[in-house]
Amino acid sequence: MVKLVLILGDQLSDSLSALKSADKTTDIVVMAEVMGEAEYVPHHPKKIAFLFAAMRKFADRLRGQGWTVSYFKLDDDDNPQTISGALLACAQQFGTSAVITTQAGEWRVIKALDDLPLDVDVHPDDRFIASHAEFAAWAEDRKALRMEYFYREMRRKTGLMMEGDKPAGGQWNFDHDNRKPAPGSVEYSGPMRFQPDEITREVLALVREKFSENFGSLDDFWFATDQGQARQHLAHWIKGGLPKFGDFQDAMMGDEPFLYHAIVGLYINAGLLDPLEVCKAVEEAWIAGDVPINSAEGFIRQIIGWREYVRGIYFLEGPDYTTRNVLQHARDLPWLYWGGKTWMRCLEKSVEQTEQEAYAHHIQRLMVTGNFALLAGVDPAQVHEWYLAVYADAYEWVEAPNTIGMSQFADGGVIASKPYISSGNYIDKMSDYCKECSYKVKDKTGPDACPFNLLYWHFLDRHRDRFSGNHRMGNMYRVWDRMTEDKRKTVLADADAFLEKLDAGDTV
Ligand code: FAD
Ligand code: DLZ
Ligand code: SF4
Repeated sequence: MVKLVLILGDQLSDSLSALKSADKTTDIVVMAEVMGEAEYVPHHPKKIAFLFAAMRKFADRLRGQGWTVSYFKLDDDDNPQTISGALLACAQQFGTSAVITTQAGEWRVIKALDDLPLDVDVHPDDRFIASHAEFAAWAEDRKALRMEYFYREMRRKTGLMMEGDKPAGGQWNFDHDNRKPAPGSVEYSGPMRFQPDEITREVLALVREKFSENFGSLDDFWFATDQGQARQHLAHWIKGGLPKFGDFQDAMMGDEPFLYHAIVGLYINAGLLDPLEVCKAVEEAWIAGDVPINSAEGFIRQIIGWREYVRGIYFLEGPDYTTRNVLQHARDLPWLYWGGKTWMRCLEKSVEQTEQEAYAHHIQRLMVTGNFALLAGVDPAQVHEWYLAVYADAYEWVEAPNTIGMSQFADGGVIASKPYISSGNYIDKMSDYCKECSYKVKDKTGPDACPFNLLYWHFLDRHRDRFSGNHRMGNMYRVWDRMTEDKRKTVLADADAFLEKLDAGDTV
C-alpha cells in the first residue's frame, strides 16, 4: 500500500527519519501550508514567510531527488487548512490509510496526529544528539536537572572539544570570559542577507495579503530559505562573527540588533542546518586557530547543552508544561510588547527590533522582555504565546522551556535554580540603553526611577515566602532588609503606582 510521508514546516531535513523510512518510488510526501498552523498564535509575518518559502523550496528539492510531493499552498482552493485535514484528503485521493511521520515538536500537533483515523507510524526525531530515552535516563533519580552536568555528557558523547576524556583547555565552561559589556562599535557586518528569489517573492506577496494585521514587519526580508544559503550564512558568521561571539555574547546595543550572534536558531530549528554539522564547523575553526576557546566552547555549549537540554525538559515534563504558573502571576501582557509606546528604552529597542527582524538575542529575551514580564507579574501563558509568535526560531519544544521555565520561573524551578531577575543595574552594565533612557537607572525611587529598580524589590517582597530560603537569594533579601522601613515603603508604593499606570494602559 502506498504510504503518505508527512513533513512539517520545521522538518526540512534530507536526513529526516520519516524520509529514511519511506520509499521514494512508491510513497508520497505530503507538505501543507495551513491556517491551522499559521494562526494558532499570531506569528510574525517574517517567520511565516521564511517557513513557507523554505517549505516550497524543500518540496522542489525532494522532487529533484525523485520524490512525489503533494503540496498544499495556503491559497489553494482545496486546502483543508489543517495538517490533519491535508492528510485525510491525501489518504482519500491516494486510497491509503498509512502515514509515516517524524515526531512533531509540539504536544498539540502530536495529539492531532494521534487522533487521526489513520495508521500513523511515528518515528523519533533523530536530528538531536540525545534521544528522549537518553535524557530521561540522565534525569532519573536526580534531585536537580542542571544543564551544566547534562552538557558534559553531551561533550563526552559527541567528542566535541575533548582531549581524550578531558575537556579541551582544562575546563568544561568558559562562561566567565563571555560577559563583556557593550563594545563601542561592532566589527562584524552582521548576518548574510539574501535577495528574495522568485519563490520567496511569491510567498512574500501571499503573506502580505493574509497576515498584514500580525505584529511584525515584512519589509527588507533577507533570511536564507534553503540549505545552501543557510550554509553560506554559517560560513560567513564563523569567519566574521564567531571570533568575538564569546566576549560579547551577553552585551546589548540599541542600534546593533545582531552584534556577534550567529542567527542560526531559525535555520537549525527548521531543519536547514544540522546542529552537529554547525558545531563541527565551529570546532574546526577553533582547531585551525581562527577563534578563541571561549567563543567556540560558548557556542557549542548553547547547541549541544542548552538546546538539547530544553528539548529534554519539554518532552519529560509533558503537555501541561505551558500551563504552569507557580508564582500565580495574572497580569495581562502589556501593550508595549506589541509595539505600544514606552519610555523604557531597553524594552522599546528590544521590541522594535523584534518587530523589524523577528529576532532578539538571548539576553534581550531573558533580561529585558522576560525580566520585565516576571518582575511585573505577567501571566506566563501570555508571555509564552508572545515569544512563540514573534521570533522566527520559535517552536514550542524550545520556546516553552525557555519562557515558562528559564525566564518566568513558572515551573517552580525545574530549569532555573533561582529566578532570572535584575534591577536596572545589570541592563546598564551590559548595554548602551540606559544612557538615552527617559528613566534614570541610578534613581531607586521617585518619578524618574528606573522601573526595573522598583519592580525588582516588589517581586522579592511579594514572593518572600518562596525565595527567602533560597541560598542563592539570601544576599538580595539581606540588602532589602537592611533598608529603612520608610525606604522599603516608598519603593513598594512607587512600584504599585507604576503597575497601576501599566494596568490602566498609560504609557510607562
Ligand atoms: P546564538 O546566541 O548565536 O546561539 C547559538 C545557538 O545556540 C542558537 O541558535 C540556539 O540554537 C542555541 N541556543 C542558545 N541558547 C539556547 C537556549 N536557551 N535554548 C535553546 N537553544 C539555545 N531559542 C530558540 O531556538 N527558539 C525559541 O523559541 C527560543 N525562545 C526563547 C525564549 C526566551 C524567553 C529565552 C530567554 C530564550 C529563548 N531561546 C529560544 C534561546 C535563545 O534566546 C535563542 O536560541 C537565540 O537567541 C537565537 O539566536 P542566535 O541563533 O543568534 O543564537
Ligand atoms: C510554525 C508553522 C507555521 C507558521 N506554518 C506551518 C504550516 O503551514 N505547515 C506546517 O507544516 N508547519 C507550519 N509551522 C510549523 C509547525 O507549527 C510545527 O511543525 C509544529 O508546531 C511542531 O513543531
Ligand atoms: Fe531600561 Fe531602566 Fe535602563 Fe531605562 S534606565 S533603559 S528602563 S534599565
